Amino acid sequence: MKEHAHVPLSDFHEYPVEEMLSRSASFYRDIKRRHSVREFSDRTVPREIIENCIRAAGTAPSGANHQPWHFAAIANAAVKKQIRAKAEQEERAFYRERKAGEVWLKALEPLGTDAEKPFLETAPWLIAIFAQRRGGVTIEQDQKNYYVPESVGIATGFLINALHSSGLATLTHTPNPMKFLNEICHRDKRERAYLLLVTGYPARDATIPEHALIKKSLEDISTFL
Ligand code: IYR
Repeated sequence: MKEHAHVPLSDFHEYPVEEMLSRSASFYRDIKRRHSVREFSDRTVPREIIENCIRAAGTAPSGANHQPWHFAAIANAAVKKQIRAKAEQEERAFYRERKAGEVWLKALEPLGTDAEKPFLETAPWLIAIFAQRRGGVTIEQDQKNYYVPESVGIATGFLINALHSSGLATLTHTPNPMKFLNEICHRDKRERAYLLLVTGYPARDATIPEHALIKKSLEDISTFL
């Protein structure tokens, strides 16, 4: 016998198969247009859009429904400047002091990235995503969390999709290490900085590397058994 209450699944939508086909094709067409952008415009984006996207991310499935994530949304110019300074410091070691190693640097060459990260100040919003090792189904709890990187990765996917669907460009940025984000965002050291998501409008003359357009085919990425 179930001890915990269940409620009917009342908001599932069923569509006719024809409509499912067209919806799946049109979702693919739309998400295919999402590209990592590294040149952002400084145009502002209303906070409510970011709030809605974070709400959407918060609906992601997670281990034991513990929702082991925190999103620190930063629009403040002084805070962005601090993040840029710290990130570029890490990136200089990564690229210029060759901490990355030659193989990694070679793999990044086609992207044309370097230690300069002006977009961390230009873009209207940075969202620092934190993974919580401990927590629970409510914010007060302090239990073990499960499948934390998986859960936070899924929520981040939802967030990227929500931002793209809202009409914003994104960049998944991972300065390494990212510990400085805990201090700047006032997050407990038991939380792990997971990713820094940069979002806003692309610069008018933004480009993307050709390399990023190489996508594996359905045959390459799937088997049907
Ligand atoms: N964090 C560095 C390096 C970097 C690493 C990977 I893996 C990328 O796909 C892109 C960049 C940077 O942001 O430049």
